Amino acid sequence: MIKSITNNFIIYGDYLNSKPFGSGHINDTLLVTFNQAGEEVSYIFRKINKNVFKNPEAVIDNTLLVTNHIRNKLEQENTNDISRNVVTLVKAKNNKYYYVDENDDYWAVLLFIKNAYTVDYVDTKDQAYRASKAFGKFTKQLSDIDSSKIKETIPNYHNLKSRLQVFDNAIEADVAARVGLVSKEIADVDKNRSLADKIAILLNDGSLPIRIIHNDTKINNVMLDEETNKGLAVIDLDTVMPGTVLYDFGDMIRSSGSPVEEDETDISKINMRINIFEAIVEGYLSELKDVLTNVEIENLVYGVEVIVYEQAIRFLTDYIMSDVYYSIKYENHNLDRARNQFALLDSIQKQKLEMEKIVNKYI
Ligand code: GN1
Ligand code: MG
Repeated sequence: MIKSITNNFIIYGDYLNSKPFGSGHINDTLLVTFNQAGEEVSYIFRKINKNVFKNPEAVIDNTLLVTNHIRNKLEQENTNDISRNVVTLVKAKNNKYYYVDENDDYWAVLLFIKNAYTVDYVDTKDQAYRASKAFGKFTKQLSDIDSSKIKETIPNYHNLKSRLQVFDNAIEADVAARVGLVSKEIADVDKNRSLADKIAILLNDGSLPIRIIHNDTKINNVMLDEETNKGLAVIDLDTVMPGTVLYDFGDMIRSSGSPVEEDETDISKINMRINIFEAIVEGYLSELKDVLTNVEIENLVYGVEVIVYEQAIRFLTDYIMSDVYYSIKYENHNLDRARNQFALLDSIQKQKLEMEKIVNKYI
């Protein structure tokens, strides 16, 4: 099956094999290897999830715009390893950068970046620094892109008020009769509802600038160099859209601050590691200190609360709605994820003052 998909892209050589790749929850990603004149060369094939991305063409258009913009920047800087520092889309034989198969599924192909790795959770301060620096650089590189051309691939993606509304609707509908099982978690949502207020105000009155941001700065969305550990390309560009840097900063801390993955069920292991937090602040601000406004910097820690809370709500909503969004490996997977995120939020709220102090050290 995948072999017939590969025939539609401009890829030389003979198909050898394919295997699932990465740990994303949304799109199907495969590593496909070809024999190119005696050399094994691999590509990343991605099937875009239509349930999540209602307009897959917009995803590809955005990726193309963003990667071309970054590539131009890297060329101007005379970077000599450009195709490892930015994602490269491979053309299909139809002259577009995607192919639509007989099930109406959209496929995109990327060059596979060699001698690079991703991490699902951060082990060292150095990894945290490198990854956040790469995300910071990404935002800096995009600071002068024509944002009117970037489409919104998922409306209201990080809109907390709208996430709460969807959650409330899910409770009301209770399609899977699961609401009765999660009263503790519903209470956790309720106790934090006011978190949605300030961000709405800051965005509505224009105090928070809208930039082109990544929107899914999970630590495993940046490639690191196997030899030097340096951050290379930022990947998974499907949600690159207008938004505030609070979201990107928040999601970095969400996905890297904890010593365990987002589905760890041993709550005692979950906490926001302040030394990793510091490394992320240092890496991110090393690129963006002179770009961000005071309002952005003053609200970075608040952004962490917003994003962790939002993620807890999203996992819990999906559990209540009978797991229609995130792929799951077992029945209570989304509930475990939600509980994990609430524990992380708790740890963050306890350390807020210290976190604010650290941000102030790096401005
Ligand atoms: C999804 O595809 P993946 O795993 O990188 C989700 C993110 C969540 C994340 C939680 C398009 O990202 O928003 O933060 O799971 N992506 C989309 O692990 O919803
Ligand atoms: Mg993703």
